Amino acid sequence: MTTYFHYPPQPLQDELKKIADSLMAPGKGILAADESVSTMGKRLADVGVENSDENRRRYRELLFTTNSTVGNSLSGAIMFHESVYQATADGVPFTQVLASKGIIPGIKVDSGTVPLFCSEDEVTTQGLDDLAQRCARYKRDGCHFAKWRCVLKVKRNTPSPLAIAENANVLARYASVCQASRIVPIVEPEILTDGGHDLSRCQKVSEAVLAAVVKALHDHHVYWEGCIFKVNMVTPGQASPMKATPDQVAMATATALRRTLPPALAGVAFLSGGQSEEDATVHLNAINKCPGRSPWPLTFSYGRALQASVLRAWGGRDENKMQAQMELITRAAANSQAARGLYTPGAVAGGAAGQGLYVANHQY
Ligand code: 5MM
Repeated sequence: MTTYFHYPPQPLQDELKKIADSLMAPGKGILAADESVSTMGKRLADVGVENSDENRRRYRELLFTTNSTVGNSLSGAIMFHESVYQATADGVPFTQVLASKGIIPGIKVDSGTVPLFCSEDEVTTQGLDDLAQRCARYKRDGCHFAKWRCVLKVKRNTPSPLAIAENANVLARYASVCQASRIVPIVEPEILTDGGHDLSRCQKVSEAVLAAVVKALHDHHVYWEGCIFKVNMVTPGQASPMKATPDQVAMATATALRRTLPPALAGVAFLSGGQSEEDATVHLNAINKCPGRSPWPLTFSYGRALQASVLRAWGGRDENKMQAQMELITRAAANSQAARGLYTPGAVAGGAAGQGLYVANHQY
């Protein structure tokens, strides 16, 4: 078998590395504000707000117009398609609002999950067909990184070899198409926390999935220095009677990553996966203090764990906007400290800081 391939042109490598390094700047993380219309509807319903186009725009305006001090903690923000083409009430495009604070605009480019035929309720993620054209347009319109999430489920017989292989391959195709369009890919193989499995099973599944994703990215010639992984922390399943301490979560997570991810990778940004805001911060802090050597920045790319207190403080009312923005500033700052291993557990309160954000059997 002959093999022939080449590296991306040097200017492309340089551009991708510069974007990825900016996203992984010390003490900074990424706001995941890319909820699709239906997911945003559930978040808004929780605080009694109607899921209208205008209310989603108002809420995203609240997030993105937060005082520029938030740029000390956030390097990027992931948007859903509609937000890229929305603007503040004064007419300033959200992409410009973010860029003016030094926050890089990003875009979720997957179009959701579909069932894997004859599997045990397993899924793959779709959206490849017109991805190159969409990436070219998003790049032109100010987005410099992208995100694509795959979902894997832990049950007695899952994740199956098919689900692991298929999701690894689709993530690799996505990542290579993004890089060809000068967009840094965030590669997200999320292992859900549904189930009664213990910490060790989650670690083993995480290692198996990450190893497959890494192999697929190698096969697709993805440029590691211009790529970021977004992964779950290793925790027991939500229904497990065995709870884990932050140090146990940290060691299991760091071990799984160290066994599988190449040191050349630009960095790792964790998803919060239904943890409370405070748990997600405490766990990130413990991971960054974990004994042993992790060769990449380890930071946050939280959705629920950055927004729960914000949404609760806002409640759809303009008069609560400043208070809600203050919640974002303080929680992002707490995670900024955690990304450097400097957070003191309990130091930052929030309206929803201790509230679990897990949604059982969430349909992605
Ligand atoms: C913010 O939520 C993102 C979009 O979700 P849907 O596609 O379901 O609308 C989601 O991809 C999110 O970025 C990741 O799941 C991480 O978010 P959490 O809430 O786990 O930190």
